[in-house]
Amino acid sequence: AFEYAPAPESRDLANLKPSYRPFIDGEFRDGGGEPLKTLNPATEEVLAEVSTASDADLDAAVKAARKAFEKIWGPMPGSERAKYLFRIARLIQERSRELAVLETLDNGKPIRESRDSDLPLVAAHFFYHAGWADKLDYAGYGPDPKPLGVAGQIIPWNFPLLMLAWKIAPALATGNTVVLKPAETTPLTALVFGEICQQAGLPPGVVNILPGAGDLGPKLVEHPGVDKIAFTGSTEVGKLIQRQVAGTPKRLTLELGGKAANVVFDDAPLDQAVEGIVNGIFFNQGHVCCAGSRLLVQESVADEVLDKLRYRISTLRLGDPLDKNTDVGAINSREQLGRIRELADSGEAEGAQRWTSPCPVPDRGFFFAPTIFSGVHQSMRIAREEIFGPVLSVLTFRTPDEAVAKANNTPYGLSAGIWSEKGSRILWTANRLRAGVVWANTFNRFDPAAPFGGYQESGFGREGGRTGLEGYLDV
Ligand code: TXE
Repeated sequence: AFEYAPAPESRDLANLKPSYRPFIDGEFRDGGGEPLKTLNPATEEVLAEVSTASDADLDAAVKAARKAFEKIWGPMPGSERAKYLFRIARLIQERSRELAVLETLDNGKPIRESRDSDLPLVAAHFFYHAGWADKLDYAGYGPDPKPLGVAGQIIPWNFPLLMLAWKIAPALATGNTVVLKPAETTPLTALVFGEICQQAGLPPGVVNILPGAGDLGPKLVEHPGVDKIAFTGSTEVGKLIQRQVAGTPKRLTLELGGKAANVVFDDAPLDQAVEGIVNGIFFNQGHVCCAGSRLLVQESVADEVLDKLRYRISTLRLGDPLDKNTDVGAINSREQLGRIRELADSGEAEGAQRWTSPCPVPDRGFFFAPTIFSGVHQSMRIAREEIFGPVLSVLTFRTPDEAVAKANNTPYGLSAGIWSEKGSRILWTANRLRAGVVWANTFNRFDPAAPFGGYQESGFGREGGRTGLEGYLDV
């Protein structure tokens, strides 16, 4: 059972017809749930009809995962598990163009981002965790840490394949097996990942992928055959899940929303800071839990920064996500577009000044032009609530103490940015910010070796690095 199986014959990719069906026990099966249509958010056309998992499919997937855990994957030496993870990482690299295009079609993000950011990070995550699989005895947990069993994983639509990698790679490296539910609007790349598991010869049942609507999530959380739940999504649903697992021995990690402050001091390299502010809020249309959605700028440079920012944002190209020149793609769904519009309108109604990029907006598809609100007060909804779209709220401060107080004035605590030439000021500020990740003179930089996760209502537990493995081990 411990033998590293040779990969199946490499397939003729030109003839590959993706199978958008539940992936259970190593094979694609017709699901018993209501079929789900996934749209291309840039055109509003139907991309694919997806067969979804019923209650019986969920049972079958959990059963397959349990069997694989007990008979094969759990007892398998880490050095053998590592080989499969390395193989998966290489297959992702080989199929990265196909996956980048599919991700862009299903999600709406610019192809430049899926090609140059999402896919390389997905592969890096598998390579990194492959490296841990045979070194767990040396990870500082004491000898022979034990996997938890079957992990139920629920992921959002903003980085579909990357969130899958953040969940599956550490689970497999530590010897757990997986039942994963992708988000209802972006299930496609997760199902291609099922094919990659087949191509890699991964033993059946180690990874199971169940597309489904929102009601499948609570069923997975509730399932008695699941030992751990890992969730990334809204704070609201995170709280529901917390209640659901209360009173059970299930382990839980939650990666929820954010309202990150991007703090610009008057001694910052301003042109560099403007690039960082733009990247912080317009990367992935602002559908980023750690987005720099609150700009805190020191009063003495506020006008200069705002002028530079408006000029820079005017040069951003909004539109066809498959066009290599596009900077800002489509909003993932009509519902999300509605949420962004509603919150942006509330900003105007509460008295903030709205500025919208003059860029042309396509008349088909879900698009929202980059927007800045200045004159924002801390009590306004746009300063407090996660917008999860290309909308920046600008606040000002006079002293470092005031910057810290305003940055921390949020129920969240996922990330923050600091812009300053002074190392001492960066360290002073970073030590006072209540945020799981603090970037200095950069933003939205990710590395599989760096633990990622939040304080307060942004959740608990970390993903990535040695710390991330803890979420999947009994030590
Ligand atoms: O999230 P949901 P939605 C925030 C963001 C966004 C808002 C709403 O502010 O505007 O959430 O987005 C599954 N039990 N974030 O409605 O519902 C669902 O099927 C178990 C931040 O899309 O949380 C999907 O797979 N699972 C965030 C996943 O949860 C349930 C990323 C996320 O969807 C469930 C996404 C339930 N009761 C949204 N209900 C981040 N942290 O990055 C739904 N799901």
